[in-house]
Amino acid sequence: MKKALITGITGQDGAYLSELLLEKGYEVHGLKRRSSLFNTDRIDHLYQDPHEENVRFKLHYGDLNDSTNLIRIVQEIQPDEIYNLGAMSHVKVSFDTPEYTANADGIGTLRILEAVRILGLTGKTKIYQASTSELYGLVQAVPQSETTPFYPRSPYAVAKLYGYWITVNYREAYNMFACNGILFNHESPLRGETFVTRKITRAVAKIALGLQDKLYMGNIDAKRDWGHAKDYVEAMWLILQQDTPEDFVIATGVTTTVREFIKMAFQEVGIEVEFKGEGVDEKAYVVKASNPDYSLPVGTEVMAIDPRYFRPTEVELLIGDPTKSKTKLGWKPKYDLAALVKEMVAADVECFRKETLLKSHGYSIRNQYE
Ligand code: NDP
Ligand code: GDR
Repeated sequence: MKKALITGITGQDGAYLSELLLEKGYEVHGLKRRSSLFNTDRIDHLYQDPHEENVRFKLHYGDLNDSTNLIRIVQEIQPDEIYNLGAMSHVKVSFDTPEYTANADGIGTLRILEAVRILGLTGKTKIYQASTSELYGLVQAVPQSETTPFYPRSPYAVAKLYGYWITVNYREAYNMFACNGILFNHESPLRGETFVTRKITRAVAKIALGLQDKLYMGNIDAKRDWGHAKDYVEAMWLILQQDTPEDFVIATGVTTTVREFIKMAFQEVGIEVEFKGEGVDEKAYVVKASNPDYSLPVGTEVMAIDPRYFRPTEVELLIGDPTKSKTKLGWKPKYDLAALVKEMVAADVECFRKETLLKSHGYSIRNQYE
């Protein structure tokens, strides 16, 4: 039975990857951070009582900022594959916590590579590094492929640049099976609540159900190549099953503005919106509400711009070229953007319907937008 260690197992990708590897018969180990509240919502359905026999899903307390802890865990598990997904992954927040981000996302990658090297596991343990399309940053060329130059535009992206190159360096210096997946944005109903797609689908659900008045956005002209996380974790696995270690771009090849995503999400609840105004004065208004379940009057302002969501330096355009992953890995996404938006909005409507029920029985509900 193959053993995998996943850092970032409590995150969006960690949850989908755990499901995939368990289905494939792996013993799955995950690094979990200590927190004052349970932080395992996304993987609770996979939890197995450690007192039972044949447990194939095991969590270990740890942190990417703690090398002795990582060395001990890798030594205990002797994993065949490590998926380094752990990171402070929010681009905007990385401007607020640049040093922490550099440590966890940059040096954290080095700590994983070093643990494998120090323990003499270079011939056994394969490593997947969660690299990102944010590395491309300021547009040099499109579509972006494995050979497009990098120009990172945030402390997050700069930290990930170190992670990218130290992975390449350890592969070349120590002959390690260490690979970068340069993944473009991927989303799902499990997406963190403050990334743009989930922020939008949550707000759309709440506005439709009368739980929120308006959605406040930053740069809605930004363009992203959005895919579904379920498709993308399959690519991670495929990258480690190749004969030789290489880096791969994983993307759909289609780019869409944030503005268009907002439109598509409102359409899912039968609300048509139109954008009027320019720059920070741009707003979205209801032009048609065809779903009798949601009674929003025509002319209601449902979105406005709040400059606090602008970033000091922005990545304006991402569009990936997945030719290499399609030909070499045989990878092909099953979801398109329309299916993704449908699934995300439906999940959030379902979630907030439950909250409406709680509210009607006098329980207070959490009101966080950011
Ligand atoms: P999430 O933000 O959903 O999950 C991040 C995970 O990292 C969480 O489990 C978090 O733990 C953990 N983590 C954060 N800091 C540390 C630390 N210091 N030590 C150990 N673990 C830590 O991210 P995603 O699942 O969306 O992304 C997975 C990886 O892929 C990340 O590295 C991200 O940067 C990268 N990536 C993501 C893309 C995307 O579109 N989703 C695209 C390209 C790359 P906790 O739950 O306790 O906070
Ligand atoms: P990104 O994702 O920065 O691409 O990083 P995010 O969803 O945060 O932003 C996408 C684009 O939307 C614009 N935007 C807003 N973003 C947020 N979060 N909130 C807003 O209100 C808002 N308004 C407009 C942003 O400016 C940006 O242009 C994600 C993360 O998962 C990274 O970890 C990963 O590496 C990359 O995707 C690929």
